[in-house]
Amino acid sequence: MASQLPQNTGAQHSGRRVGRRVFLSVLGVGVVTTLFGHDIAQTISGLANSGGFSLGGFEIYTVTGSIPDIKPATYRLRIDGHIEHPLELTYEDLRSLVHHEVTFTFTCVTGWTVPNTHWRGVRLADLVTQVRPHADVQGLEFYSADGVYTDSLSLAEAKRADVLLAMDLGGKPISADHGAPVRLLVPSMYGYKSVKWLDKISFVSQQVPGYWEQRGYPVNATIS
Ligand SMILES: Nc1nc2c(c(=O)[nH]1)N[C@H]1C(S)=C(S)[C@@H](COP(=O)(O)O)O[C@H]1N2
Ligand SMILES: [Mo]
Repeated sequence: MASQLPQNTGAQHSGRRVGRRVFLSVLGVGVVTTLFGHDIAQTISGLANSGGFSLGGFEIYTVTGSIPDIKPATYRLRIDGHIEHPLELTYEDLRSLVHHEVTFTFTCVTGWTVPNTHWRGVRLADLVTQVRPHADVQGLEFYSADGVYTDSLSLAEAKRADVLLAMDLGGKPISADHGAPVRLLVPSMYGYKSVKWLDKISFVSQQVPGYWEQRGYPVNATIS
């Protein structure tokens, strides 16, 4: 599948240089420079050669090398864990909850940005209220239908008004490339928090580092 995706070698090279500078300024120079013998900042930008390509200013990333094809008719978002009211939402359930929008500059930690991206979706805070988290809940884990990618937020972060389960980008349903039918969207943080092809949210007593965070990126991905 990865071989069917267009290559993007030029962008990868400049992304690597910018990404390294951005990454080192986030953590402090010299704190972490290698992981498994690789420059960590090259890891995400390296995706441009292993299942990523450019689209409307975005680099399309997928750590599995393929783009899941999710049918709205069979799609379910499961919400479970330490909560009073577990939920299973269909595509139509989620559509009926789309009331919020946000416009912001989408920013990948490797250095690329897309200004003025306009999204619509379900406010995560509304779902948090609905499921009634138990008193011990400190974090939310987000799972992708690709079976591999995850990330997490603290409960306080998940309650912020601008955090959406995004269904539309630029006035149209988001494409499979961007995570259809639903992706997490955390405007105040680097793009790696915004899990694509979202199909499960678990409420947990301790926040667990996500896919890229287990590979060296900060759990608090707030853009300074
Ligand atoms: N499932 C999944 N979600 C993901 C990723 C990924 O590889 N797989 N990459 C993350 C990163 S690092 C970024 S910057 C954004 C990129 O979003 P885009 O592919 O829509 O441009 O998706 C994030 N969400
Ligand atoms: Mo990213």
